[in-house]
Amino acid sequence: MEQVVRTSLEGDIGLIVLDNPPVNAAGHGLRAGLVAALDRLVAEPAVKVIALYGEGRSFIAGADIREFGKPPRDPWLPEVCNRIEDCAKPVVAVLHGAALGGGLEVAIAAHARVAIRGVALGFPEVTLGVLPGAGGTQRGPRLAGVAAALDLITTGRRIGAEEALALGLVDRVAEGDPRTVALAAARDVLDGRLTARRTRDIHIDPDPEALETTKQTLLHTQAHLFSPHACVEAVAAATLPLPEGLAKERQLFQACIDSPQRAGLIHAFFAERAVAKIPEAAATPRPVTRIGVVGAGTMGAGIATACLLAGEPVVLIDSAPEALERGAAAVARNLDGAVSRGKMTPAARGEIRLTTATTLDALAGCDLVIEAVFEEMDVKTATLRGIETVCPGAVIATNTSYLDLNVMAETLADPRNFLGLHFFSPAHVMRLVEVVVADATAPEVVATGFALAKRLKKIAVRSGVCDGFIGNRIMSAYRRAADLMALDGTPIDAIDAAVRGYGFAMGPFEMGDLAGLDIGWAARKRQAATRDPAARDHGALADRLCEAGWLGRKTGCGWYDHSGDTPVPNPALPGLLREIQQAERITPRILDADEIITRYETAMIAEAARVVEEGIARHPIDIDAVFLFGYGFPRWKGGPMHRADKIGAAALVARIARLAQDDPKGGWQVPAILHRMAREGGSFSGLNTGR
Ligand code: 3H9
Repeated sequence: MEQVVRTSLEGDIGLIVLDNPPVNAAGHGLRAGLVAALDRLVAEPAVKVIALYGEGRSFIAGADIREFGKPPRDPWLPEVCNRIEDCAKPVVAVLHGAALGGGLEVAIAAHARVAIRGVALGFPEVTLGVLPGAGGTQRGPRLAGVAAALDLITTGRRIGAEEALALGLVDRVAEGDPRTVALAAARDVLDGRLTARRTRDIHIDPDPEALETTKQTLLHTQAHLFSPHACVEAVAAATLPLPEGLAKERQLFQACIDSPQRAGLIHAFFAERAVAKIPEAAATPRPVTRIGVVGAGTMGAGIATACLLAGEPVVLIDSAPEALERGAAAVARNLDGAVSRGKMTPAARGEIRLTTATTLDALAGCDLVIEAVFEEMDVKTATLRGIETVCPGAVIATNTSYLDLNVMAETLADPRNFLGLHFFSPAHVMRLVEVVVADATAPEVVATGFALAKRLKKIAVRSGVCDGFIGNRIMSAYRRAADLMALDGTPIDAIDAAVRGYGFAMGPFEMGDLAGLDIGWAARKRQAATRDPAARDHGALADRLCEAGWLGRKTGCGWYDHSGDTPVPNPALPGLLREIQQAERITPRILDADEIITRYETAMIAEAARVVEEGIARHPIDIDAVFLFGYGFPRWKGGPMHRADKIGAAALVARIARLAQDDPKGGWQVPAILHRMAREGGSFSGLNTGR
C-alpha cells in the first residue's frame, strides 16, 4: 500500500502521490492507500493544504475494471470520494495524462482542480456498460450543469483541459510536471488565489428539458443498451440532496454491474488490448520508412489511404494505367473525406507523400510492400516474386483473404520476410488487420506487421494459415447456416431482421448484396473440388442468382431488388427456391427469430471453437477481437467466444446435437474442444491465459 500511495511534506503543504502503474487505476490498494494518506496528512498539524497528483502516465484512469463483478472490497471509491470532500483541510487535485471515470470523480470530490494541458478528462463508464458510480452523476452536474454533464456521461466523450475549464469541471489550466504544478496550486489555495470549495455545496439548477431531450434521443439511438438510460436516471437525481442522489447513483450503478452488457463491454475493452500480447512481442520490429502497395483496386487504394493517413510515404503501383489513375483518384477522395470529417488537418493533407507508378521498379527503397492484386494464386505469386527482386530484404505482405500463404512463400527466395496483412474493406476505415503468420515468417517480421498496424491505429490480431484465416473462415460457417435456413424456406428478410435484432448492423443477405455475390461464388467454385459430397450444397440458391447476373447492389439486384427506394427481396427468389426444394426434396419450413439466431450463433461458435482447437487463433479472445473490430459483432455481447462461455459448453453440445439430428447433412458437428469442456468443465476464457 505504501508504494501505491505516498505522502510527503513540503512545509505546510502535504503531498499525496498516486503511483499504481501503468495508468493509476483506482484498485483496492490505491483506494485504501489514498484514505490512509488523507488520514495521515489530516493528523499532521503542520499541513494546511493537501495536493493530490499522479506519478507516471496519468492522474487516475478510473476504477480498476478488473475488479468489476468480483466481491467489493472496502473502501469503495464512492466512500473515498466522500472522504476527500469531507476532509477538514483543503484538497487540490492536479490532473495530467488521463483523469477518466473514477479518476475524474476523485478530482471533482476535491476542493479545487488544476488540469495540466494535454490531459484527457471524461466519463467513459457508459462505454463499459456502467455509469459514473463514485459521485460523477451528482457532482458532475453541480460543476458543469445538467446539460453538459448529460452529454459527457451519456456519450463517454473525452475532453481536453480547455474545454473542462470552460465547463467548470476544473478551475485552472497549467503547464508543467505534476509535482511542480501541485506545489504551486497548493500555495495558491493557501494564499487565496485559488478558491477551495466543496462541490456538494454548489446549487444546481434543474434542467428537465435537457433530461427529456437526452432520454428521447437515447430511446431512438440506443434503445438496446442498458447503461445510457441508467446514466440519465442518475443525473436526474442530482437535484436531490447529495446523500440521496448518491444512494440513487449507487443503486443504478449496481444494476449496471449486474447487467450482462457490462461483462460484454469490459471483455471487449480487454480484447482490444489482449491481442497485442503475441509470442513475437520481444522481437524488434524492422524500421519502416517507405511503404509500397501493389494493386490499386479498392483494397489497394484503401490500404494506401490508411498508410498516408498515418503520415507514411507510399508508392502505389498498378500495371494498368487506368486502374492506377482510378486508384489514385480513390485515394484522393478518401483523403478529402478524412479532411472534411476532421480526421486529418488540411496541412497534413498537403504533406501527403504519394508516388504512383505502373512498374515495380518504383518500389526500390521500400522497406515494406503490401500486395493487393487480383485474388488468384498465380497472379499473386508472380507479383510477390517481382517485389522481392526489386526490394530484396524488405518485408513483403500479401493482403489475400483466403489463399494459402505457405504455398505463396515457397515461391520466394527468402520466405522469412513474408507474412499476411489482411485488411478489411474499406481499409482506411475498418480497424481490424489480421496478421497472418506463415510457417517461415520471422518473428521480427511479425513484430513489424504489428508495429505497422499500431501506427495505422488499427487492431492487429495474429492468425495462423487456413482457408479464410480467423474471420472469413468463421464467417463462411455462419453464412452457410444462413444459406441453409433460406434454402429450407425461411425468408431472407426474416433472417436479416433476426441478425439485426441480435445487434449486427446488417444481416448476411444484405451484407452479401453490399459486398457483391461474385466473391462467394468464386470461393464456392474454388472449394468445389474439396467439398464434402455428403454435405448439403448451401450455395445452390446464391449460384442461381449469380448465373442470372444478379450480383448484388452493383448490378441493381441480388438477394434484394435495389431498384426502388427501399430494397425488397428479389421477386424471383420464391420460384428459384421451389425448383431447388423440389429437386432436393426439401420440405419447406419457416424458422422463428429465436431459432434463426440459435443456428447462426451456434454455427459461428462451433467454427470458432475449431479455430481455437487448431491453434489458428492462439487464444479465444483473439477471435472475439476479430469479430468485434472486423465483422460488426455487437460489442455489448463481447464476441462469439464470450457468448459461448455465457451459453456454456454443455448447452452448446446439446444444441449442436439437436441441430445435427434435425439436419444430418447440415454440417453440424460438435468440436472436440466443446465435448472436452462439457465433460471436464472449463471455459474459453480459461484458455486466454499464458499469452
Ligand atoms: C470507472 O471508473 C467506474 C467508476 O465510475 C465507479 C466505480 C465505483 N482498469 O489502454 P492502455 C490497463 S470505470 C484496469 O494500453 P494507453 C490496460 O488494460 C473506468 N486496467 O494504455 C492495459 O493493461 P495491459 C473508467 C486498466 O496509454 C494497461 O492498463 N475509465 C484500466 O493506450 C495500459 O492501458 C476508463 O474507461 C482500468 N480502468 O491508454 C479508462 N485502464 O498492459 C480506461 C487501463 O495488461 N482506460 N488499464 O494490456 C483507457 O481508456 C486507457 O487505458 C488510457 C491509457 C487512456 C487510460
